[in-house]
Amino acid sequence: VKDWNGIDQIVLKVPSGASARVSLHGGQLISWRNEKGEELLFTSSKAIFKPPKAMRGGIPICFPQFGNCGTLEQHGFARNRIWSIDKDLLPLNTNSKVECGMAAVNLILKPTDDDLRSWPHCFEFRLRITLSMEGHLSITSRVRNVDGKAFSFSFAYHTYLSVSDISEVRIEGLETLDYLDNLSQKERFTEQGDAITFESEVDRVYVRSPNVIAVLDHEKKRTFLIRKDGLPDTVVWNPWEKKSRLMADLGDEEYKQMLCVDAAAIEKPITLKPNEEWTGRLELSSVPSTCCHDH
Ligand code: TA6
Repeated sequence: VKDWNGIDQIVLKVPSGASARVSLHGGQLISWRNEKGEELLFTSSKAIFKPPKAMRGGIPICFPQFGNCGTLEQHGFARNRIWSIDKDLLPLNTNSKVECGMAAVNLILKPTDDDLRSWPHCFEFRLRITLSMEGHLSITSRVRNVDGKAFSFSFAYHTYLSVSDISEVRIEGLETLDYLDNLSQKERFTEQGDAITFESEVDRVYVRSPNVIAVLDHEKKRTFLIRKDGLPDTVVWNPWEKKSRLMADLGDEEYKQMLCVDAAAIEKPITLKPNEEWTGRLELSSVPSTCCHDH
């Protein structure tokens, strides 16, 4: 299918009715619907669908850097490039295939000459997105150093979860961890002992976080399970009201319906020697919340 800019999108569907939609622009997941057709990722109603800027929402990929340091654009260039379908991995006649009950697509990104001018390291970034029969999403990034010298990068799956009301959301799994607080010059703090809840702007990198994190949406009685591998850190971000008003591509009140919980590798960038390959894997599922914690 074509998107708003005539850029190819790939739609993954499974018989249960779950679906996912990937744009070749940025290799960005822009939709993930469960078997009831409910959208599980947040997309801003004021998203600007104009490359090279990434669309606000879904799961943009932050590579080769997370954040705003040095010469690269904020969160690196990968989310602002057109990716290709990795034909080496798929039969030529399809851009996605259903195998053992799941739908899958493989994309690939290599640096442009412009990219090499701003980040002089040759890499091959293979992205594999699969949707299981039950509607579970898995995203695997494999970055290979095809350069003559070692290089380092930071990375995040910048995941915008759709929530009903941010003040009714809690995160379990990050208790007692250290975090770097972006709102106070990345100063290091330690999280207290119970679940994280939200009543103001939050912009933190929890370091060395566990590989399973739960995001409980009280109102929708729904829990997102986030499983990650090769991604030791977890970014938690909600811009809240004041910052939202300053963002042209986010509705003033929409901070209430979104929460970024990004599986990431930030505190300790990943270093690859020539021909070495790194794998970062994210699995997302959404399950009914059996126990509804009272606050
Ligand atoms: O998620 C953490 C963060 O770095 C925030 O500080 C905020 O800038 C957010 O990413 C969004 O970045 P973007 O470039 O997508 O607007």
